[in-house]
Amino acid sequence: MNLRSAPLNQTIQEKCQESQLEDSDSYISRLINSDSLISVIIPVYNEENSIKDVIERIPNHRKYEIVIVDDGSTDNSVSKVKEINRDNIIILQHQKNLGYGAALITGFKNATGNIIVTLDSDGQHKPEEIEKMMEPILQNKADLVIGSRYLGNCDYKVPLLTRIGEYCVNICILTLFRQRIGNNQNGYRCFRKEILNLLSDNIYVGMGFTTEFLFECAHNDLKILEVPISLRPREHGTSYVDLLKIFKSILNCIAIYYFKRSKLKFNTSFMKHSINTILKILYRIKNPCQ
Ligand SMILES: Nc1nc2c(ncn2[C@@H]2O[C@H](COP(=O)(O)OP(=O)(O)OP(=O)(O)O)[C@@H](O)[C@H]2O)c(=O)[nH]1
Ligand SMILES: [Mg+2]
Repeated sequence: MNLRSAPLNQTIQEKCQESQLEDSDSYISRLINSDSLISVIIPVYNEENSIKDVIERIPNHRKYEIVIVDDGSTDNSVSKVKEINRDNIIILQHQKNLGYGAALITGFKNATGNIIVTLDSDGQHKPEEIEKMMEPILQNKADLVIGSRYLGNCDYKVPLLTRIGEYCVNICILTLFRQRIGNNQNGYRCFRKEILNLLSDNIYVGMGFTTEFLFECAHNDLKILEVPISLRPREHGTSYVDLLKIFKSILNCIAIYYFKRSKLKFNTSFMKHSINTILKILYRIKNPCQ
């Protein structure tokens, strides 16, 4: 199914075109009158200090469904969610930690909304900006919206290695798909649920999911747009990012999508295994004692 020829929800598009989004109030009231439901999917892994605040800042409205995917947290994250008195929260639980991507996929499968928003549970993303993320989707100006800390206000000093990594991925996306996505590792996204039908099965269930999802969307010629968002530094806990793992997944994705674009037949798991082996050998040569 190709999104561009897919029967999109005319009601929402017509309403949004008419509205021109004059101001936030008229925008939300039109949204309320439309037949859209927004599923906000939040992957959680040991975020007991921030998750409650994140959920409470999401508009408390019947048009919003909040899907919490607890990924085997060993702290009180789930009980913190249960303390919130709202009837639009769905809690899904993995018995053990399966990874960031696996949590999102569980959320995608169980969300009933036609518009999906994903955001982090560590409090770095502002739930107040959900509306801003949805605007280009409702106006049919993009198929996938990514929040960009580089375009918006950022109190958070992005680590140098992350910036270099994102710059390299940006160049690859530009070369392979002719699109520019500066903040390509950001977990704040918005899209219509139906785009998921276009995408092939993912390989990565951890943080590598972010790059793979983006590449797969770009490969399917979906229009990807960045919107400015603000990003706060983490106030509690530590980052779960494993740079080496992410680096490996990015290299794999580049290789896989390079071959996909070149229309060469090849075995993706063989490719993944070969690249991982080469990286392991390089790592051993660099750290012979470990
Ligand atoms: N479900 C699930 N969520 C995870 C896992 N690891 C991290 N997360 C969540 O994913 C979000 C992003 O994780 P972070 O470690 O903050 O990564 P980041 O924000 O991309 O990177 P930093 O800029 O270093 O904070 C947070 O809300 C985490 O709770 C995991 O294994 N499973
Ligand atoms: Mg974070």
